[in-house]
Amino acid sequence: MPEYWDPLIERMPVEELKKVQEDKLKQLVRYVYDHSPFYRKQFDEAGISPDDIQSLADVKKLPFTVKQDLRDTYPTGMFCVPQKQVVRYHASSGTTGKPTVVGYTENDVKEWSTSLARGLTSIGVGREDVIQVGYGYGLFTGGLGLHYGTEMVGASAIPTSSGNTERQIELMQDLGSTAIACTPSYFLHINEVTKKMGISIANDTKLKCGIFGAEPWSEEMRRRIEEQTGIKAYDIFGTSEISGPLFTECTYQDGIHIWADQFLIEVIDPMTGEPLPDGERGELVVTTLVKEALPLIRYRIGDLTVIKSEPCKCGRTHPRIMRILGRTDDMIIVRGINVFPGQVEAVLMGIPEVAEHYQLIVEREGELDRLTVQVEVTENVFSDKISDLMKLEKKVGKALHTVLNITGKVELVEPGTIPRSMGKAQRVIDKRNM
Ligand code: DLL
Repeated sequence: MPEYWDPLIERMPVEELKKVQEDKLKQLVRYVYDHSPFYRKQFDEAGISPDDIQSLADVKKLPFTVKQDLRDTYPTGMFCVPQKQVVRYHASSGTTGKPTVVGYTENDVKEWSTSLARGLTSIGVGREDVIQVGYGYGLFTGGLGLHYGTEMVGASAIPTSSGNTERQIELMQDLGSTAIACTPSYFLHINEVTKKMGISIANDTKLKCGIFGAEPWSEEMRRRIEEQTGIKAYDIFGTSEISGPLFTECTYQDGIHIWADQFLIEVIDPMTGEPLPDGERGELVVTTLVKEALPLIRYRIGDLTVIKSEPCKCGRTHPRIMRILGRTDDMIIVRGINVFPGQVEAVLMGIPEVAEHYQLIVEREGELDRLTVQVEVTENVFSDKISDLMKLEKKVGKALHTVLNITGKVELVEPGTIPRSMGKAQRVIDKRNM
């Protein structure tokens, strides 16, 4: 099995890679200026012409784009190609506002699949493998994205989509799935149902790895998944606006590789918009270097992460982003303290007596926000004496306070109480505006 999908590009010396990016950036700004009234107006208003972009550092001169721009120009006002060149549309669910529509030319789909083909190869998945695609198929980009990537590497795709969990498990056994792609929370559910059916993923299936993303998850959760199921759990990242699932870790599990010949990334201070140096956590900003239908310039994704530019042990020279903490808008502020659900998860998963299912409930009591952390206990613990459960509740509360400095009410609940998710888990129930 090849270790690299495209060794020349994946191991290209950094300076050469930067030159490739510079050339593509110059072409891109000219392209969007000539093909999109939206960008032309935006550049004109900012007093920028495509000729002002001569080097990679000039990217800073370009205005940001944000999700609201896609909403304001709904459905296709930011597109740079006529409809006849669009071979596919996807759309967001619109749960947090007006939906956004993304479009792809034939070449866009090819570049998207190539990005995934490189990622799948980097985790040792190829022609011999059977990949069960348990991300939703449809307007969501997860299912079809992974499906095309799987076919490009020549592996066999099982398009199960999400849901119908017992059938998923039967197929996993019958067709010998060696990899599964789904949200980490859905995989937890699959694991739970597997146990109920008397099957062990480690002993009774051929599964060797999971390709988990589309929602924040922690290192501690990875450890639990790997220990409980004997598979390798890899992180995959992307957003629908920049295509869908695009980037994965490699077998070193030390950051997600971002293909620099396709995307230019920056991390900025979310307050000032100023670019931050390597290693400092900030908001991820992406410029798509090769997209034709819907190129995005300095798109503020909203996810908080850290860039690591040094080449990886695997030999790939492209920059990496470290585990995503969450989106700025996932952050909850409890009595003046900022918390991300992923940080709470990391603390909870460090306590062996609690299970992997949890939810944060935020309410307002008078002028004050109140946080309740509901977490399931493991079957063994559940049968313990009430006094033991109370002790455990205190222990969890103390850990949350020590690590995150938040004071919340902890509610231990019976196994199976928290709703299971087939796609992105809803970790926060914010009752303040309900
Ligand atoms: O979730 C695309 C995707 C599908 C990625 C399958 C990975 C696997 P959206 O629905 O547009 O697209 O949501 C994108 O999900 O901005 C992050 O906040 C979050 N997200 C995605 N992957 C990760 C990850 C898809 N690995 C939004 N870790 C992003 C943390 C993630 N958050």
